[in-house]
Amino acid sequence: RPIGVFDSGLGGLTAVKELLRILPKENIVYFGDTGRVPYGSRSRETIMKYAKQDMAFLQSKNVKMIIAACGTVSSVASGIGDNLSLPFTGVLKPTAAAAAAVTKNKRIGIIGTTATIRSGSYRRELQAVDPRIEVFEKDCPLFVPLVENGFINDGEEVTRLVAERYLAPLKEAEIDTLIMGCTHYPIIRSIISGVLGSGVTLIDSGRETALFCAETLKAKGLLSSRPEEGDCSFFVSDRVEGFSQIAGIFLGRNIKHEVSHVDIDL
Ligand code: DGN
Repeated sequence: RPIGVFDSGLGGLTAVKELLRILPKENIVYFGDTGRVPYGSRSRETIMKYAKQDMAFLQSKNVKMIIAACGTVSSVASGIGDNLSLPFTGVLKPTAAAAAAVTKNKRIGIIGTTATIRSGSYRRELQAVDPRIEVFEKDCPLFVPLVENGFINDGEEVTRLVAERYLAPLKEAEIDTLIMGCTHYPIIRSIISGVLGSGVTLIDSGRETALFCAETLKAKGLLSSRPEEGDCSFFVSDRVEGFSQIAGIFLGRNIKHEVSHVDIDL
């Protein structure tokens, strides 16, 4: 049975990229809700409704675990996985734990969508791990549309200018660790790190969550035991072409033939 991963669009691919690296024998079903992206500017009720539909779709694919690879869903719709009969994880706990383990000066920055930052979820999670941690937060609402529209290459001036503007207060706060609390952001990781400099360690919420998923499946004896490589299938709720192109660049392979359209809002 496959691992199910969902996000509002391309962001959850940061978890998929890591899953492909650490669990190459697993099948993966990915759902990107490109027809309804962004989630980050919507109300809790709407985000809950979308996330439930996303999860029902993955369950119809007979997945063995679900990853909500979306900072917004994990922050705003916490509790969404509570009554599932499958293992489930959002991005919050694995990411906060990784950041708390890395920081030396206990000054951690968090960037995410407006909904994520407004929820205070990462701040609470970090301070539960270690109350001495000082948290500096900034929402970066333009990053998701920049990524979804393919402004992702290193030399992308517009993305760098936006990043400089958003990240200036975090630079001033002398953080040594930055949580990329929205799974889209690692796609523009090198632009973000170019602005902050090499003294700041970037924590990739997609990657940390994939690592946590691998541990969970291992602990439950649910890892695939077959010898050959797994298959990936990608489903999106809007045009296949745009997604395939940008996703292909990010994953470093052509996935055109693995992407299908699906309408889940029935
Ligand atoms: N990848 C989503 C997140 O991690 O929050 C982006 C949400 C959105 O759609 N803006």
